[in-house]
Order: sequence, then C-alpha cells, then structure tokens
Amino acid sequence: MSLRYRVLAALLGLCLLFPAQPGHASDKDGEDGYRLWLRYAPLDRSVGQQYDFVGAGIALDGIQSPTTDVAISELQTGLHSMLGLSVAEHPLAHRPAITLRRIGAGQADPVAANCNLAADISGGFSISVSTEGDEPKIQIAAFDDIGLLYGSYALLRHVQQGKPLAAIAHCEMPRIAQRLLNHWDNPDGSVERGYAGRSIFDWWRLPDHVDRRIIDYARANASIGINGAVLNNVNARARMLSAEYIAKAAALADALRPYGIRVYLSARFSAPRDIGGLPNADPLDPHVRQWWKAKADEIYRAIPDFGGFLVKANSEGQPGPQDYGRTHADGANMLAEAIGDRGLIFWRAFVYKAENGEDRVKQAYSEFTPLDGQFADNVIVQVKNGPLDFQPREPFHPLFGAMPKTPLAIELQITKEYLGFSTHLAYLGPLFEEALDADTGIGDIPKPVASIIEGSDGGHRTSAIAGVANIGSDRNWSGSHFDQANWYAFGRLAWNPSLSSSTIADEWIGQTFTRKPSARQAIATLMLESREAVVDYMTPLGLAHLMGTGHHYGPAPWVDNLERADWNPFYFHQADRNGIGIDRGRNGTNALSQYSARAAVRFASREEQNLPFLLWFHRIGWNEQIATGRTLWQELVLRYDRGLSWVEEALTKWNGLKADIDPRRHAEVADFLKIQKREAKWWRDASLAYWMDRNGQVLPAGAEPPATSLEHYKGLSFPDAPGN
Ligand code: BDP
Repeated sequence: MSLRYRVLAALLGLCLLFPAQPGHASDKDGEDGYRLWLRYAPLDRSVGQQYDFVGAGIALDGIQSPTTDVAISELQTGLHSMLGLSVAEHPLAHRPAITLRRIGAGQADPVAANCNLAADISGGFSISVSTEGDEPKIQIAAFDDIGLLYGSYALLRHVQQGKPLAAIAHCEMPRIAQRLLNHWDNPDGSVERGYAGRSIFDWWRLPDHVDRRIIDYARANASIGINGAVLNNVNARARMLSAEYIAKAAALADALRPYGIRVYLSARFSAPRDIGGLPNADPLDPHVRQWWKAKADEIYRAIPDFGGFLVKANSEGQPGPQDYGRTHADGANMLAEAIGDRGLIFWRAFVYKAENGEDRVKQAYSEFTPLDGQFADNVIVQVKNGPLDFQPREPFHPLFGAMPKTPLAIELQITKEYLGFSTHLAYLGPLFEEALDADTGIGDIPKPVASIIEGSDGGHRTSAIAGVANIGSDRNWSGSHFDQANWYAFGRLAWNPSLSSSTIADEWIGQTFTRKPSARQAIATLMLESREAVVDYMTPLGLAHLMGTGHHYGPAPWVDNLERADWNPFYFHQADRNGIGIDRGRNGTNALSQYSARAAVRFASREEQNLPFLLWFHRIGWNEQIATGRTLWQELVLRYDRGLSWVEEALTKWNGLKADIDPRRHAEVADFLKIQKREAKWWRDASLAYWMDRNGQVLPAGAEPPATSLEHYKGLSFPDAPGN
C-alpha cells in the first residue's frame, strides 16, 4: 500500500474513531465485563502484525443495508481496538483489504465452492484469503446480508483469539434455522429465574426510549448467531399483547432488526378473555379465532417481521385449550392459523398435572405423542432437554425421536435456576453438549438428539432451538463473569451442535479473560470440570429436584408436604430405611418404556458408564454394591466429598491465576467461589444429615460429619432469594 493511501486511510479512520465504550479496560474502575466476548483487547504486536494490511480498508460489494452497515462498523471497531488500525470504508477501486461480497441470486460462491454454501440457508458465509501482489486480501462472501454480518463476527472471533491469518479461510452454515433466546422477563421489570438484576427491557420507558444496552445485546447475540428473542416470560401477562405493549415490542424489534434478530412474544392463552372482552378462550370458538387473527394482524402491522408466539398452556396453572376440553393441537393450530405464513408458534411440551397420578417425568410424552401429525406445519413443539425440569443432570427427553411428524425444538436453560444461581461456577457447555449428543437409540446407528432438532430427515419446514436467557441489567449482563460463557456456549451450539464444549470454552476465554496459553488452559479446565462438581455436591448418581421449595436455592430433600406431590423433593428420591431412587423399569413406573429399545437398555444397565443416571432409573439399597465396587451409601458420600473438594481446589487454582486476570474480575470471581465453597459444604452436609436420618447408616470411615444438625438445615428459610 502506498504511503499516500496509508495516510489517507489513517485520516479517514480518525474521523471514524469510536468513543471509548463503557467498561473499557482503560476505565479507572477496571474491566467490568460489560463488553462480554466483544472486548477486542489489543493484540501483541507479534501476533497482530500479520493483519496490518487490513488498515487498507473495507469495501462492500453488494447492496448496502443497515445490516452491512453494522458489519462494517463492527469490523472497524474490533480491528481498531485489537490492531490499532483505523480501517476506512471505501469503494472497491481503492483496493480494499477486506471485501464483504454479497453473492447474487443464481451465482455460486466462487471461492468457497467446495463448502456448498447454500443460497437457501440464511446466514451462511465463507471467508477466504488471497494474495494479490504481496498483499493479502480477505473476502467474506454470503448470499444474504446477515451472512455478511456473521462472517464479519467470525473474522473478528478469529483475530481476537490471536489465531494466524493463514488459518482463517473457512465456510460455515447454521445447522439449526431458528436460534432463540427465551427471556422470562415480566412487564414490571422482574425476571423469573433471573439472577442478573432487572430486565434489560425497560418496558416503562419504551417505546420512547430504547436503551443503548439493547444495541450491545443485539451485537452480542448476532456475534454468536442468535436470531430470535422471545421478549417476555412464558408465564405470560395478557397485557403483553395490548396495543400499548405491541408498540413497545415494535421499538425493540426496530432496534434488533439490523442484527438479524426477530422478536417473538409469549402469549397467554386466555388473552381473548383477559383483555379481549370475550367470555371464553375456547380455541374452537369462531369469535376467539377471529380475535387472535385480528391480534396477529395488529402485531404484523407494527412488526412486519414478527417471529410468532411462544405458549405455555395447561402447565403449572397456566390457561390452555384443555380448559375447554380441547387438545394442545387444537390450541396451537388456532394460533398457527392466525399467524399464517408470517411466523411460527412455539408450543411448549412442559406439562404435568396435579390430578394425574402418572410419574411426572412420563406425562409430557403421554400427552404429546398421540398428537404427532396433528400440528399445523408452522407449529414447533418445544421440549426441555430432559423430562423433568432443567436439573444439573437428566437423561434426554423421550419425546426426542418419538414425534417424527412434528418439528421439535430443544429448550435449554442458560440461567442456572437449579445449578446454584449466578454465584456458582457451572459452565453449561458440557450439559448442553450432553443433551444434544445423547443417542436417542432410534435406528441402527447412533441418532443424537441434535439430529432430531436439525430435522435433517424429517422434511419439516424449519428447525429450532431455544435457551432460557440468563441476561439482566447487571453490569456484566449475566450476574457472574463465568455465566457469560453459558450464553456464549448456547449461541455457538445453536449454530453448530457439533462444536465441542471445550473448543467453545477456549474460544470464549481467549476473547474475554486472557490469551495467555497457560492461563487459558487452566481456566478451561476449571470450566470443563465445574458442572460435574455441581452434580456431585447437589444431585449425585442421578438424584434430582432436591432444591429448596419455590426459589430452588440450597438443599431441601426432606420436603414432602407441598400441595402437589410432584413438587416435593421427596417424590423424586423416596429414600427410606431400605433404599433410595425411583424404579422406572417394568416393575416400577415404566418410564423406560418411553425410550427406544436401545436407549432403554442403556438406561436399565447399572454399569459404570450409566452411574450418572443410576437413581433416576433404579431404586437401590444403601448397602448394595454398585459398579464402582463400593456400596451405594459409600459412593454417595464419596461424590458429595468430591464435589466439595473440587470447589475448594478451584478457589486455590483461581487464586493462582491472579497475575493473569485483571484485578476487578479476578476479585469478583474469587468472591463467588467463596460463596460456592460455603454452599457446596452446606449442600453436602445437609444432604448427608438427611440421608442418615432416613437410612440409619453411619458415615464411612474418614468422612467428616455434617457441621450441624438436620433440624438446623431444615429450619433455614430464604424469603428473599432472587428469581422467585
Ligand atoms: C420451572 C421454573 C418455573 C418456570 C417453569 C417453566 O421453576 O419458574 O415457569 O419451569 O419452564 O423450571 O415453565
């Protein structure tokens, strides 16, 4: 590049310099986590110099749009911050170093021919490098402008991790079409199961004021490929569908649109009655159908690309079609008709009833499988990863694979309702990966849950994945620095379910905490082990749902007096003198029969590799010898102890990383690890005290007795626990 051009580019770049963003490392208060994985920390000269040429500028070859504007501005921000280059946007003639090339209809991507970039899959892109003269040139090519934005973020992700230019060429397409966050946010600003402060959606000030944070939220989501957001809680308030709130949602939709994010709303099924003045909400009543049609039209006038509705019906007291003797399909299809081709209905399969005596984990399958084939083709049935409720570990949900005629979305929980809220370090990458990789056992070769979601052989109209968001207005967004990684991991796996949780952890660390290899490795190890440690000290060996009533904070396995049997922790372990766990085989609840033969054989086995699900599927005597050679009681104690020791060691290891992490974030994480250590001990001690009360056993030699009495643990109460 000529000197003249360099000077010109630098001058142009100066005009484009971005104001320091909030939370920049140079802030006197130190790094606060606000910038998430878009920190764009300066690269060492030795790494950055291979990218020096990008100072020559960026060009757009194709139609300009708000989305391409975002792509260019993000590249400028990121490259300037990381490489110190002022990157000008200028026409093609000036020999740009980066070209964003929109591939025309009917054309093929010439550079990435061997990756089969498909014109009909939105968001795919290729990145290639060529050398003209002695100057490398990067091209990002895509069929749509959102692909150009995703490609730009992929380039930034690559540079940000300090990876070599030579390795940048690749091509990607999303494997799942609809990648949604589900916010459980209420119009009053509270967040159900939210541990990161108030809602980021400032409903009170909307639509007149859209906070800058919404743009940063959109950037973060777009950078990992999230393309939909359900704005409100599944336990929905009907007024979210009022004209007033539609206008507010429309303002958010306008802000999110350039980032490729469509907004959706959770719809309260009884809305025609609650706010529409109708006497009922019967899905077969023509007036009700007409009301929804008119409501959908009203929404589409305000939000032309509105994504659709998410519905929790006849579940945990929410209204639904069964209130009128109709089925889930009747309810979903009515909404599907109102929305038509314009959008989608996400109908949740999280249902169980007080009056139903069937094992709670069997009920969704029993209710939904008979409806397979009855749903309209713009309905997606949204199924939690496991049949119970977002536990630290669950077997996969038997509905996956059991409704071949219906597109199923998997719903994962990013917020850690059952894994220690935001104060416990529990990286959920391994949990998500385990859920997506679980072999449904259908057919002769492994058929993972992910392939059911992707719908590769189902011929469905679309495919979808949802994550219950952990985002709030805390400065660091997620309540803890490490919980940002769970949002990140969800997005990356939604894009490509085959990515490994360790690759994702490494990527995230390189973009957030540090690029230093030794520290990166140490942090990754902590992250990757963390979820298993939580399983160990909360719900080892397939136990589940032992958390405190309502808020789900801390241990309360003794609770057995709630109005609904299946809300009681006791229901899920039934520990007595003789044993613990639920027989879900043929002589028990027979939940096993809901799985394919291959999966059922696996879950029925008591071999070592199936110990994670042992007490989920089996009732075992305390003194029975299990696959490890120890008795069940010995093994339980060992696992509680192992979980607790892990946290103690994690704190020591984290303290050893002090020199590698900026002081503020280091101290904040250390504080949380101390809380986790205290609470892991509480979990271990309270659980063991209770089990001993049930089983009359003494602790194995060498095990430390609980710090205090069972009565003490039972007496604790937490009326102010968050998220409830
Ligand atoms: C449970 C939560 C509850 C949710 C429910 C759901 O405790 O707050 O409303 O799931 O998913 O895990 O509908």
